[in-house]
Amino acid sequence: MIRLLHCADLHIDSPFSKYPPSVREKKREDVMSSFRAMIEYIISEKIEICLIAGDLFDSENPSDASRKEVRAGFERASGCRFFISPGNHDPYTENGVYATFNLGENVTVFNSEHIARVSLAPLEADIYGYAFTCRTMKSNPLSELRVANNGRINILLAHGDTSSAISDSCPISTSDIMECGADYVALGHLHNLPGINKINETYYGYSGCLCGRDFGELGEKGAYLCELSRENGFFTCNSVFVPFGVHKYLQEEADISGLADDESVAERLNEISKINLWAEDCSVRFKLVGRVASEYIPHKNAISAMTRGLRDVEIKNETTPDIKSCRLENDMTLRGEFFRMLLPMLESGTPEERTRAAAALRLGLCAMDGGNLDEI
Ligand SMILES: [Mn+2]
Repeated sequence: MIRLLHCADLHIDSPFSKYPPSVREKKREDVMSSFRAMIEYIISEKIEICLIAGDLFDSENPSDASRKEVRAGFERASGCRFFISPGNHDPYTENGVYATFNLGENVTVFNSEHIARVSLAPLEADIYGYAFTCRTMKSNPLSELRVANNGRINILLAHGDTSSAISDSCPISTSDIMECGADYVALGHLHNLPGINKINETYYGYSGCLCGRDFGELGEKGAYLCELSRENGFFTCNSVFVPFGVHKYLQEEADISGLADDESVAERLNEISKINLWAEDCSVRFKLVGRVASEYIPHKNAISAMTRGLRDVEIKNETTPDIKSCRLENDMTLRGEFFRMLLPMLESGTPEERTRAAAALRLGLCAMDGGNLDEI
């Protein structure tokens, strides 16, 4: 039996350049701390093999400090062998980190677009892998691999894209996976689709990224711990997800029906955070839903400023106006006229039209009141 850890898409040294310096530093620290947490886990759980399915670094030229810290991590976990298949962000290039910097004795980096094999004697396993050698790869080399049931455990480490046949990032289809004959295909590239699946006799899947970096990477992030074995010719795989992300980006709907001021809305959001035990290790995007009085326009910045305990709060207003209790229907000013114009769409539009009409009403009323449109 082999116990291995399958991770990918750590994106160490992401620049986070669109953020102010203090936020940038925190986010960079999140990414590195998650890597450290994984290394500590590998040491304490005595993991023998760690597969890194690409985009370990955010670029092929990470900073000196980051590459040294990564090497120090690998060295600390000296009982583990690390395998890296460079991805589209950190391709294996002549002047890149993988060709010019020694990441340690226990680290193997695949360095060609063609599949290579590393035999793990005395373990009964072979690890196959390849590398991106530039930022794009329009086809995949999986057809070069045809593993017959040779009594060994055959693992393929692959950075590629199963979501599109015309992807620039090594498009891989399920039939490519099925036909290559590997027992386990450790994929990297898609950050949000973790899950180990099975097709015919092949287990395959993405680990997702190791730590969420923004609201585009929601939920718990981490790696898969897999126990692979072949007994009497039969291969089995038991996998369990292990969270490593030290910071989480979450999204939650908050029904604020009936609430009519920013303080009450903030209080509702604080209750939700408390129930879920969310704290400083979470950033939450709250989607405000429900029916609110048309006269009440939630102010996003004011509400976030009153939330407690979380690192970052983002508010999206998807509420719809409570038309029945609306006094605007008989309002003879421009406000009333604007409301009556939107009313058919608010009442009987498709859900999408209703949401759009509600947003138009909020923006229009705010503008007519001389309010700041960035605030809502
Ligand atoms: Mn990638």
